[in-house]
Amino acid sequence: MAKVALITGVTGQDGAYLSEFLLSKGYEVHGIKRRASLFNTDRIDHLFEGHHCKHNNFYLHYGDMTDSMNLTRLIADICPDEIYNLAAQSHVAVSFETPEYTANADGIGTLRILDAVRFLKLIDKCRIYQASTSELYGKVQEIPQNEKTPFYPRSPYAVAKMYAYWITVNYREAYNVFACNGILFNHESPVRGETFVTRKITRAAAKISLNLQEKLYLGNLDAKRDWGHAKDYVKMMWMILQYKDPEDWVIATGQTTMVRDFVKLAFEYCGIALEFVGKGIDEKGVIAKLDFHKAKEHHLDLSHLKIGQELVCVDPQYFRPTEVDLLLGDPSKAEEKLGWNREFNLEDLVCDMMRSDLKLMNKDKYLQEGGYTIMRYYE
Ligand code: NAP
Ligand code: F7E
Repeated sequence: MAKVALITGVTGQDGAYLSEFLLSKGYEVHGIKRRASLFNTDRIDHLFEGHHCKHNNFYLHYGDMTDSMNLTRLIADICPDEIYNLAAQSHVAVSFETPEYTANADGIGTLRILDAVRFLKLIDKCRIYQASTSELYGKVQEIPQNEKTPFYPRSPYAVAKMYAYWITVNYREAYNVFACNGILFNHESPVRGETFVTRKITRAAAKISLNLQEKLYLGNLDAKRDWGHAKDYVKMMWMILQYKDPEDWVIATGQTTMVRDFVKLAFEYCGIALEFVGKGIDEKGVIAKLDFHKAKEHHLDLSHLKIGQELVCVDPQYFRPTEVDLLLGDPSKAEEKLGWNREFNLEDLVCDMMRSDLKLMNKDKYLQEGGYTIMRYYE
């Protein structure tokens, strides 16, 4: 009998990679998607064979983390062996604009899942993975951060996730639920949401190289993050639930990088060497060198660019009321007990994202040259 998994947040970055991973392991996978006025399944469409295919092992259900009855009914119907609770309003900056909704979906939403499993008497059958986050460390109390580092959340998102973290621990201790927190540090990919900083950068580097955009506006360039690849991280979600005991785990690379340096790496991929001049909100990323040979390797023509041209500027609208300055994870526990190792390092991640965004933007360029209107997204 195939194991049955239920994934909340199946249409998100991690939901998509995890679905692919679990399907490849022979699972029957059920995902909860939200009703939206436009199609919102781009990331998983390649996995879905349609309702009429007999061999389909992948099912989608409408639902929402703010709707207890819906979640309880779905869990009762599906009777999963494993639940991966990935659904969340996951944007830190947006959580300052929508704090109550974020608390409801990210904090109480987790309680709704845990309590449905208890109410339905599925505790002995069902294991639960909670998508916890390095944002819990916020104003960090030690460097690097491990499972024992005290939390100091710095946003409504992180505070909501703090509730989710502790209610997961509480249901484990009070009712013996096999419930685990994966404290995952930032992980990115070609399907990362377009408004997170890495994807915003790789999309802009691709568009600027193709003469589809003039400048990139960013907020805090000094922030440091421990960035890994989502493909590596979803495997760990599964490993965490296969471990003999329910525990909490830090998953990270153990390397931290400034936003500014991520920008340099992304542009370098296209043959554009940037140097940063000025300070604070007057800091600019300007072209120091153009490597036409490297650009040619990616079929790029950089003749529209000049040495000294300003490509990156700071826009204070992207600053946060309270910032998380530095995250650096210590994944020793997962390395020792789960055998955590990574296929992608930072350079591999940048290459994977740049390759994909250049392909995407080349399509736009082709459409534009053919006289068609291309999408313009603003944040
Ligand atoms: P993501 O791309 O933003 O995906 C979030 C998913 O949650 C989407 O499917 C979204 O649906 C869904 N969702 C949002 N609000 C919902 C609601 N009220 N009801 C039902 N579904 C809802 O996030 P991700 O990067 O895949 O991250 C997955 C989880 O890990 C999140 O909980 C995030 O907070 C956490 N996390 C992420 C990272 C990271 O670096 N990526 C690190 C640590 C923890 P739509 O597609 O309709 O918007
Ligand atoms: O910001 C700075 C920003 O939005 C990273 C989520 O997946 O990871 C993610 O949260 C850093 C911050 O991710 C811009 O101020 C500068 O310091 O890509 P981000 P995040 O806030 O770290 C954690 C682990 C999660 O759990 C979350 O769900 O980059 N930054 N300029 C910018 N950030 C954005 N978004 N846009 C900018 O223009």
